[in-house]
Amino acid sequence: MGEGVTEGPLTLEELQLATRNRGMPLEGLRYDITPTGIHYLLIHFDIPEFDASSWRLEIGGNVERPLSLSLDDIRSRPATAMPVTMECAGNGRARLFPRPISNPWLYEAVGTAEWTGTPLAEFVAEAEPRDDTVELVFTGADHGVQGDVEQDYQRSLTVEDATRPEVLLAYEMNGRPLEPQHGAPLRLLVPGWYGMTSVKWLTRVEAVTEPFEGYQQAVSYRYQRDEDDPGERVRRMRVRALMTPPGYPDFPGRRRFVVAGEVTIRGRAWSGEAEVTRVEVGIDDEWRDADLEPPVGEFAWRGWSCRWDATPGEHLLSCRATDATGTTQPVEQPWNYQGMGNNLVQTVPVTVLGSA
Ligand SMILES: Nc1nc2c(c(=O)[nH]1)N[C@H]1C(S)=C(S)[C@@H](COP(=O)(O)O)O[C@H]1N2
Ligand SMILES: [Mo]
Repeated sequence: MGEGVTEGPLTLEELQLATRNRGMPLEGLRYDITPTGIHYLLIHFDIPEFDASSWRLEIGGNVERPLSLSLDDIRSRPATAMPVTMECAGNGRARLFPRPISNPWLYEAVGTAEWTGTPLAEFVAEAEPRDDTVELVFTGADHGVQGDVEQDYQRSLTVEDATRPEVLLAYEMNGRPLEPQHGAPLRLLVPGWYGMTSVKWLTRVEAVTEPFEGYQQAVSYRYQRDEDDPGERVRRMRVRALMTPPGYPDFPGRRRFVVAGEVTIRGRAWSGEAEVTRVEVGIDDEWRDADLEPPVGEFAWRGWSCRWDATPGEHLLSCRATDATGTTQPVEQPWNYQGMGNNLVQTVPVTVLGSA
């Protein structure tokens, strides 16, 4: 994976990443629960091979009672199922200028699945981390090189964050066993946080006495001003609204055409910080409030809609959400060196055609 930023055209290296790591077509915003086949994907290295019969999850390190669990051990526990909206921290990266080089997401690195699993907290309690434990490190079975560092994909959480009741060891997505690309046979699921936290192909949970300094924690996933800025860690999902594309598109440009008259503009909004409390729709230069549907789940997006009397000509639609912390999406580009958390308001140019 390339490093740094560019003002140049999209490279073959970025295109290669984009074809492996596809986004959700935005018309997928129609569904409360994203069909598995159009849920976005982000895979740093390769999808690893696994053998379900010999697969184990090891919970160890600084604990009193290390555990070695089979898939059946985990599946035999009481199951929790919940809809969770997950978004890649790099969503919106390709809209930044200059452009950080990594997966060139526009708006589409998001999806909501119903995940089934069992709370991690119960297993952690059984393993009994010693008092001086500060974090749990989660290791995936995938392996590669990033930033010249050979590594397994690893992320950590404080014991407090990792043992919240909504944090799951998940083995099903939308009522079916996890597919290989989504972390089969087992992944961590951390609702509310950007996707990098939800480690796929999970094989090991290790209690440690010092904050974890692995690549995906200490180097990657930081809000940095520039290359030398240590920056801040990327954590929960920033508030965001997206619009279901109105009307119909052209191919290949995907410009939208709408027939004049009454149009319902719809979309979804979410935040990993707090409930979404307001969505506004911009029609040219005027903002108006959208009606909100109930959230699909405590950790899932909510639908919104707004009527528009569309008049012939060129119009610019946009949408922006606010959450209960009072935070609203920015209308100016929130640039950072890795292109993380770009929740700039979405704009959708439409051509309204006179009715027949
Ligand atoms: N082991 C492992 N876990 C991983 C990743 C990875 O590359 N390896 N990618 C992370 C990132 S950056 C995101 S956004 C989510 C994407 O999950 P999905 O592909 O199931 O949508 O998985 C996360 N978990
Ligand atoms: Mo991601």
